[in-house]
Amino acid sequence: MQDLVIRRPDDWHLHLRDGDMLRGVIADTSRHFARAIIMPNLVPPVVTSADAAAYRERIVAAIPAGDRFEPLMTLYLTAGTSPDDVEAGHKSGLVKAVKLYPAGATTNSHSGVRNIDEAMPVLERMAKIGLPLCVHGEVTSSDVDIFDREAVFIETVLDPLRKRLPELKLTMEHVTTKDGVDYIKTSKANLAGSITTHHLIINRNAILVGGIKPHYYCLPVAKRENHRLALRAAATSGDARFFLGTDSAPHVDPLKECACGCAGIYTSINTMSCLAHVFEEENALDKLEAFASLNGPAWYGVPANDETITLRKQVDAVSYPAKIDTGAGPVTVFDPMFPLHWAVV
Ligand code: OTD
Ligand code: ZN
Ligand code: ZN
Repeated sequence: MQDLVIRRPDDWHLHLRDGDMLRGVIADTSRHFARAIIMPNLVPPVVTSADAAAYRERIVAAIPAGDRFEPLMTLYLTAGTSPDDVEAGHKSGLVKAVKLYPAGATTNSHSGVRNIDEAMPVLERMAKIGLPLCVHGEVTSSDVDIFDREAVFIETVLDPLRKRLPELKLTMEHVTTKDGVDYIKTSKANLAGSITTHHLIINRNAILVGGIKPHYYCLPVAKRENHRLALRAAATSGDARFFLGTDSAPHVDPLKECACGCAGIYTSINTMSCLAHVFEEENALDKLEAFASLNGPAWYGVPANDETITLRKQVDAVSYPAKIDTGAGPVTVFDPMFPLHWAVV
């Protein structure tokens, strides 16, 4: 038996959804995580501070009794977003980031930004008040191969934006490529990246070899093995610019297992076990706390959590359900394809 005690982690990119799904999934996060950045891609999206305040109340009402969990709210950037509303939401302490979805890039992103010019007044205000922009970093034009969309985004959108507005704090979310890792590493300031659990574990073979596996399909889509290895090196390096954002994104099974399945992988329930496994494989258990519990708070300007959690390596494999039942229907849990031996005790 081996114990690893770390500060209680936070999840810097999480989809909790709403209604029955929210009530069905939130315990899997609040059990282990103290805080999470909550994605605003509901239908309709969380656009205004008033939307975020109302959504926050629905989340708080769904937290299981006895769990201490703080949802950190974000606003979904649209062409109509008001700089004054963003600033007011931030000043009140409610809004912790604004989210840029290139229109069409991922689930419920059709209200997103089509041309960065239309968002400049909001982005300039955010730079002034120090509010971070969380970015889904993929271009969407049909002539760009889906495996190249992150690299092309960096070159054609992210880098020009950073040159135009160097004071804007940017989180490049769910980095999936070596290009993304390298770009973040060369930046001097105001850029950090979140990395998901599943992109540290699967490459694109998981989706496509031996039959099509919809539960490994997410966006950005998993890439080649060399990219996965670059993500692992970044996550386990201790570099303060990389931190955990699970991007746990539940969809009910009928919407994944069909002719046009939704993107998203549900990892909230076994993320900490998966991460301990990965960090142990990389001989970097001593860096897990930085990745999951320290680097994110430092970037978002909040203190690390005082509480701790204990991960224990046990002989028997950790048991977790293959699916969870939610009031909205069954949701398949991420299967890392190896037994997990690190349990949160
Ligand atoms: N990716 N699924 C979803 C969002 C993310 O790009 C993302 O952040 C979702 O279902 O909301 C997914 O695969
Ligand atoms: Zn995204
Ligand atoms: Zn996401």
